[in-house]
Amino acid sequence: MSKTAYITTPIYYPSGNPHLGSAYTSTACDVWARFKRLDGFDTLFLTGTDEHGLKIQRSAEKAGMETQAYLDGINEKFRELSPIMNLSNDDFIRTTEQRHKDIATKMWQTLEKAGYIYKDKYAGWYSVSDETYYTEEQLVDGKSPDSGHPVEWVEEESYFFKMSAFEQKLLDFYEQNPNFIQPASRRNEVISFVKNGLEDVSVSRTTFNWGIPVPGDDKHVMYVWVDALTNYLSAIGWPESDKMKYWPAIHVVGKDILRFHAIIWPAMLMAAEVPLPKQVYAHGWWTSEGKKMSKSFGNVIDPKEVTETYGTDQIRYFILREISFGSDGDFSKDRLVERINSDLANSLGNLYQRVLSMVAKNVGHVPQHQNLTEADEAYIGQFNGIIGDVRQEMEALQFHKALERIWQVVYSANQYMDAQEPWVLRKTDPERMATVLRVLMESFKYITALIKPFMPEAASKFEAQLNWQVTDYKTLEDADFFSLNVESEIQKPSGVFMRVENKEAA
Ligand code: ME8
Repeated sequence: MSKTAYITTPIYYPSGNPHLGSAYTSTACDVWARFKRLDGFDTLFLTGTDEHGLKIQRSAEKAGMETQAYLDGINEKFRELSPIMNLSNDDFIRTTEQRHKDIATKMWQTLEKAGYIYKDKYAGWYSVSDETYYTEEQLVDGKSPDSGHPVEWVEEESYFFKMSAFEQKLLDFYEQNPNFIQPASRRNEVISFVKNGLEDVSVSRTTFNWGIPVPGDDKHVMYVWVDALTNYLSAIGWPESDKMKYWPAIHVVGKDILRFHAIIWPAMLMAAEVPLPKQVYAHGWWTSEGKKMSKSFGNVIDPKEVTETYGTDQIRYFILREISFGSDGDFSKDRLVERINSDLANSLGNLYQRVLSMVAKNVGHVPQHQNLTEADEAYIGQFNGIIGDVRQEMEALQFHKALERIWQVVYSANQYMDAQEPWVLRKTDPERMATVLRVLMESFKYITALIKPFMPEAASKFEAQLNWQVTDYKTLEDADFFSLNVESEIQKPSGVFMRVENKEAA
């Protein structure tokens, strides 16, 4: 049996175009999934769209379109995020698909059969923009405490889920599984929220119909979050299918939707007797040039536009390197340009370019190495344990730390090159030059393999330049020293990372 891994993005509301937030979560999940695959795991990476609820119904009405037709159109924009960000998602689920509706219905029936669903009357406030119920006390200035958007008074017959029955069970679970909610600061927030007491949740609506009908009572549609959360199971054919081998998943979500994933979803799963997710990781929010992203400021970052201008690998690198995963951060073009120029063009691209140009010009194939010096051994020693270190950071979704660790050896490679001066050795000691270039080329395999999940296109180009074919290695562990074939031809390389300018700066 091979080892399995499963990672999910939230399913996005297709009520506008995909923005930096969706690109961010999806890229983080993609890097993780690519790393796992390279590390020998049978991996499933899921994303999709959340297509029910009043918010979607109203967006379609506003566009003057029939709801399903509206969704089918806008859905394409979300699928396009995969080529734009180079995402390797294995599946894309839409909650209006039959496979999802069937399983959401089954989930409802399971909860009902287990005695956790009952009918009553709901009266309270509802924010359509957040698709969330609020009590009078929770409102801030009569508006949603989360988004500041208006709320509507709702009074109708409704089914309820017995959340209150899970208060202690959830607290026990968080205690026994300290890594379940990450980062730790968010975990504490959730715990205090639950300790304040959980009320039963209204899980159906009667005043609109854009949703999955409640089984046996089609006057009601399911509350959109109950429907949406189930997507993580419907994509793998719960309760019985080959794909159930991937469960439990890691859910990556934005901090604003952590409660749904860390409280409601685990309670539903406990009620349905399904094992709980491995982890729920909440990331922070991006501002743009120091301000909240908003159409009125004209500072909304469009993934398509920035990847076209600066390159997909460059944007993938920047968003995962710039801020620690879990914290908020600012997307600034100056910082982006600085990182591309210093980390990618200078430290990495230029290094490969200098070494491989010398090899192409002076040797023409992978150079033969001779006796290693202390300096060579010291440099090679820096790669000891690097795969394990990066693996550990990836396990903890600490993408910025994984990149920091990789860049430690990128900087060492530059120092080693500058200290050994192979361009001087070319005249004085060509055999020694060959050894230095060979040591560097061998070390590039580690660097190339480790950056591959982050920057797949650039890594493929580097592999080709090193004449190191993917068929030569199956896992990260194959990036070991002195395994390149000396017969392999090395051609004059072309630059992979170019310097850029801030096109918007005056
Ligand atoms: O919440 N920076 O969908 P959604 C970082 N359908 N992340 C951001 C962001 C920003 N500026 N703005 C938004 C939903 N996000 C539900 C999910 S899952 C069963 C259902 C993130 O399209 C936000 O935190 O409104 C969330 O994780 C994601 O974008 C999708 O938000």
